[in-house]
Amino acid sequence: MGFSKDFLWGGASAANQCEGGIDEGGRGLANVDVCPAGADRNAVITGHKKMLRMDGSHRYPAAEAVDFYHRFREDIRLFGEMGFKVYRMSIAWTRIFPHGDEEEPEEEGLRFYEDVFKECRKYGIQPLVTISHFDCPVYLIERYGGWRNRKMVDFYLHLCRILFTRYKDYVTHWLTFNEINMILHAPFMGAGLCFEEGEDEEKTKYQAAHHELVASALATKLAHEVNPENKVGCMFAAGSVYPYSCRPEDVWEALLTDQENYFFVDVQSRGYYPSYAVKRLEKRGVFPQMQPEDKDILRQYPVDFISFSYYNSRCIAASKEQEKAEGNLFQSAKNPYLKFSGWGWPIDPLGFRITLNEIYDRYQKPMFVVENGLGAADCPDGEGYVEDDYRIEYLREHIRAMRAAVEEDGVDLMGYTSWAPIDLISAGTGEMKKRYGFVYVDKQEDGSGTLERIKKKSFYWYQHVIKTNGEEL
Ligand code: BGP
Repeated sequence: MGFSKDFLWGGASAANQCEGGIDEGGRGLANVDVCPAGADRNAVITGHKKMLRMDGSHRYPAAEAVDFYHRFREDIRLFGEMGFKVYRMSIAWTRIFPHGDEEEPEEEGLRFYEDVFKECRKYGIQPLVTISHFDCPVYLIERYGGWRNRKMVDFYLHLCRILFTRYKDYVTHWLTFNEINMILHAPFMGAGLCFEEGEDEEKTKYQAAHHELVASALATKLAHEVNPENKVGCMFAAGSVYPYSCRPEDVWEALLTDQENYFFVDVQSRGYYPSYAVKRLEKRGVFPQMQPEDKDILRQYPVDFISFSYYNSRCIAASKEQEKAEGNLFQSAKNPYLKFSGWGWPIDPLGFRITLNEIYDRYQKPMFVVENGLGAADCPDGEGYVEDDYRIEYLREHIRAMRAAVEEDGVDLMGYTSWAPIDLISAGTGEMKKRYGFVYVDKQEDGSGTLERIKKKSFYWYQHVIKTNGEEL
């Protein structure tokens, strides 16, 4: 009973949030590099402020991040010590292709990830690789307009071909795009989109989304051709949507929000645009332009498994006057029955079980939880030790709920990677002080610190969870 013997326990990170070293190894500039911390961040990540170069008046947290680029051996050793079976990580596209449209890849970049994979294998850790985690070369944005341009499909597939071939012996589990539905909420991060004055933003977002969906299907095809052992997953930001009340208007709004969210996975998993999307996008005049072959591509190459992040549930009211709660770049009404994190995100472990059930009911495919965790401001003692009982509590309740979903509800779950095994930069705010790790990194909000790694209390706790295969929490 409980989790299967080969359940994949581990942690998840993203290149731009942990690597740093942005001008080393021949790497080019990426959209995520030019997202500043502070007041302008939101306008930049939503595509409303075009800042495609770094300037002297902003701070750019991705530039150094937590220096995984130089310290990956130490970090992976710590993951090994916790007993990780899997490490979810992403590729910085511009390490492989600095501009994005070159023919020949950058050998130094390829070698860097090969070294990372070898290091993982040394500890029996299997890499789970996100091909694009909010990652797009700036050159492709300037030259082609990012994912609004169909040409991106070819550039992305060229990257995929290089990755699948070169890393055939190290990697068999791939995710095509991180949180693909985030394109609607943070389109610069999700698709390299900067909007022009007067542009129909929704139309552009759905066009870019269509290109990513086609690219994802073709990447799945390619992955299977290069290595029949390859398994490819989609990845979306999940979290059940609750109606604020049983008023039918609230229930209806919640359903619409759900459909907006599931749209991407409906296409990636079922292989066609769901009828609700066809009708609504056509009515709003934003149905994307398609090539004649697209329908077949989507239908023929659905994903092998469904992966998702879960941080919280959402609560939706028909009336816009309800008090708001924060969340993973989504806003929702404040649920009066829940507690909230220091950043105002709802905490809802039962919501996790509900979400797991909903997704499994909808798709009937193996699932992988690839992000879940608590962002908190840790206070280290004189030795740098953090007693993060609040994080343990959050994870314990969520893993308990996940176990119930497996044990009592029968959902098919391949693994769980918590966000994040080591402190890193926040995607939403660019802050360092919003920490998620089992390992503390001595790096402060103003960029100071030694970058030393120190195990937190949760490190030992998670180690025990893995050792007992989730039996002892
Ligand atoms: C998801 C992203 C991650 C990660 C996480 C936590 O949306 O896939 O990259 O950062 O959320 O969010 P934040 O960093 O804003 O706290």
